[in-house]
Amino acid sequence: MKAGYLTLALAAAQTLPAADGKEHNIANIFKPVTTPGTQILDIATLALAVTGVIFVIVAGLLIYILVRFRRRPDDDRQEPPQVYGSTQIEAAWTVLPILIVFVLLMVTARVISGVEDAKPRSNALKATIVGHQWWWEIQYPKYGIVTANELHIPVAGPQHLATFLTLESADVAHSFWIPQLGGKMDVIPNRNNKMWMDPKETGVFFGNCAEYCGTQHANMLIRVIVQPNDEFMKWVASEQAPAVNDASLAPQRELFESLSCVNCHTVRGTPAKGTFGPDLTHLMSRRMLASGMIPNTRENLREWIKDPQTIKPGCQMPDMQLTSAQLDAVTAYLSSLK
Ligand code: HEC
Ligand SMILES: [Cu+2]
Repeated sequence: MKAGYLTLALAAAQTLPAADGKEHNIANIFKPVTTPGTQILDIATLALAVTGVIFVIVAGLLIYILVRFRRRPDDDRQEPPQVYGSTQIEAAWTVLPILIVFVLLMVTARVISGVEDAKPRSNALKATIVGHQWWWEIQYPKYGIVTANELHIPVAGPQHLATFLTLESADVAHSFWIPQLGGKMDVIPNRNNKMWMDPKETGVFFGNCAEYCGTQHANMLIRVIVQPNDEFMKWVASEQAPAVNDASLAPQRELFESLSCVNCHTVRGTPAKGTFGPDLTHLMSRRMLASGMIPNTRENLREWIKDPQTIKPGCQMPDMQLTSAQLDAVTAYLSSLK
């Protein structure tokens, strides 16, 4: 990102609407808020404790031996006694590590199968995440909603016990990882992977693509907005609403519809039906553009459409070479898509 551009993004950030809850913008693996996340942290802590004790014993013995048997001026320079074949010692250092590995294996296997075998109950929310180079498509088939990069889910409660995600890829292998909400799961073409989360806390949680997937891999940020159930349902209702069709912006809309934007983007209920890029039906309900790259303000939106390649070099949206007047018009139309 160019330095000048960064200033623009920072200045714009100050004019953004209030955040949707407490932002946990440092993804902390030590503060999980879901059942799978807590269980994973528990086995990680156990493994760390066991290996930590082993480390302290081995390192302690090593230091003791280094000091105790160091070379001294009055050494007799004789070879020390050579000991061969102590059955007891050999049995101990074979059996003990096997036991330790076995315990860790069993505990891990139990957690993995417990997390993976959980079946969605009837009141679980289901969503599908599709990894793209370099953004996340989010679908809620039951509600007929498609959005991008900002996953809204309800906090665990009687109405929605948990959220079950199906993970798919449109192109290469990605990996979906929201450290505080659970494990890391590969997103692989031609395969459906599953994962679930039952967040006990509201707020905004951050995650990233965790599998190198091309030049903009590092800019595949995902935000998860965990909301109280009624707020979540309100969000669903507003996303289900048809795209705003402001009569005073008809010429701007017609211009947008005449451009090749419509081959890659959808605005539900209009001729824009492309699915290669993010769904724009309710573009303005998202806080950020281009998978967390820049705050979604009018100025940034215009900059993005003007030349996505300066903001996210290598991204799959071409510089559309619009004139300044066309840029203003398209920005005005898209800004109306609340
Ligand atoms: C070749 C397909 C293609 C065309 C044509 C195209 N886009 Fe895109 N667009 C994309 C892709 C892919 C992304 C996602 C980029 C990313 O985040 O890496 C995107 C992202 C966007 C975003 C940001 C969406 C979000 O939620 O982050 C906006 C806004 C947008 N495009 C508007 C337009 C407009 C306006 C036009 C026409 C002038 C246009 N696009 C033409 C593929 C396209
Ligand atoms: Cu990726």
